[in-house]
Amino acid sequence: MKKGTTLTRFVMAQQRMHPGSTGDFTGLLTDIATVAKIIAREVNRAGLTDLLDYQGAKNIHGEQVRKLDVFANETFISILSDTGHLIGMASEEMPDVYHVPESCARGNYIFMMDPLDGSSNADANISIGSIFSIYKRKSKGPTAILSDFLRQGLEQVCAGYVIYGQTTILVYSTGNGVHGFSLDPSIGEFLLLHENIRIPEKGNIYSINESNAPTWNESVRHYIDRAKKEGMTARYTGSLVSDFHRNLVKGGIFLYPADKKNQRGKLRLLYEASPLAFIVHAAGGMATTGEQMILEIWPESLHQRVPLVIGSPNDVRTAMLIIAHRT
Ligand code: P6P
Repeated sequence: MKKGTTLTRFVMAQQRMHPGSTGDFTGLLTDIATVAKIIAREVNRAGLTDLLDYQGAKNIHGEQVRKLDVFANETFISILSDTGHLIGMASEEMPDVYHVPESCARGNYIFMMDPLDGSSNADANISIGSIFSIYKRKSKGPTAILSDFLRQGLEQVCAGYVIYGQTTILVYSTGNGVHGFSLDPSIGEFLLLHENIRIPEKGNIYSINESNAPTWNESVRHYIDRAKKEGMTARYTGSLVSDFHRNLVKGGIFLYPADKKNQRGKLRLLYEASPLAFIVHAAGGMATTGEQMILEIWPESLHQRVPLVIGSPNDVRTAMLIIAHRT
C-alpha cells in the first residue's frame, strides 16, 4: 500500500485478506495505537512535568520505577481492558497477571507488554519504547489462567513495539511481513512508513554493553573480537527498542548474553525477547539465546530472563556457531 496510508486503513485492508476474521484484532491494534499516542504525548513533555521523577518503589526486578513507567503501564491497562478484546494482561511492571474485570467487555486475546522499556534513558532524551505481544487464550473458563501466559513465542498472533523518539514509530507484525508507521502529530494518525521491512542478511553493526566484558563467557569475547577484526562497528544506546530497530532497518546483531553477573541473561523472555524475536523472524532475521531459538522456549515463569542474540541471520548464525562451539 502507498506511503501515508493510515494504520487503521492498512490493518483493515490486511483484515480483508483473511475472510471470516471478526475485526476484533483490527480493533485491538487501533486501541494499541491510541495508547501509543497518549504515551508519546507524555514522553515528549516528561521533562516539563514530574513524570521523570522516581516513584520511590522498585519493581519485581528490583529496578527503580519512574512515574512515567507507572503512567505507561496504567494507560495500557485502562484503555485496553475495556475494549472487549482482552481476557488478561501481563506486564514487566506487574508481579502478577491482570484479569480483565467481569464488569468490562472481555474478549479472547492475551496481551503482554514491557510498557516503557529503557526509561532510565528518558532524562537524557534517548529514545525509549513500548514492546507488546498478543496471543489467543487457550483456556475456556471465566478467567484466563497462568498457562494462557506461559506460551512459546511461536504462538504469538501479533507482536510490535513503539519507539518514542524524534518521531514516534510503531512497528508490528502478525507473521505476514513487518510494517512500520510514523505518527503525524498534526493529524494524530500513524501513517505507513515502510511496508514489509526486511532485515539485511548481514549487517556491519554489533550492539553489546562492553562494560560487561570482564563477566562474559569466553565464547562471547571471542565473537566480539572476531566482529571487531571483521571491521564491524559498535552501536549501543542502552535502549533495547532503539538498538533493535536500528539493526532491523540497517542490519546488524544485538547481544545481551548470559554472564557471571546475569546467569540467565538480563532481558525478559515474555516482554522483550519473544515479541522482538517474532518480529525479526517475520523480517527474515533470527533470534536465539545463543544456543536455543527464542520462539521455541517454554516459559517457566512470568518474569523469566533469557540471554538474547538477535538480528541479521548471517550474523546470528556466526555468533551461534562460536557461542555453541566454545561454551
Ligand atoms: P544495560 C533497559 O533497562 C533494558 O531493559 C533494555 O532496554 C536495554 O537493552 C538493556 O536493559 C540495557 O541494559 O545492562 O546495558 O544497561
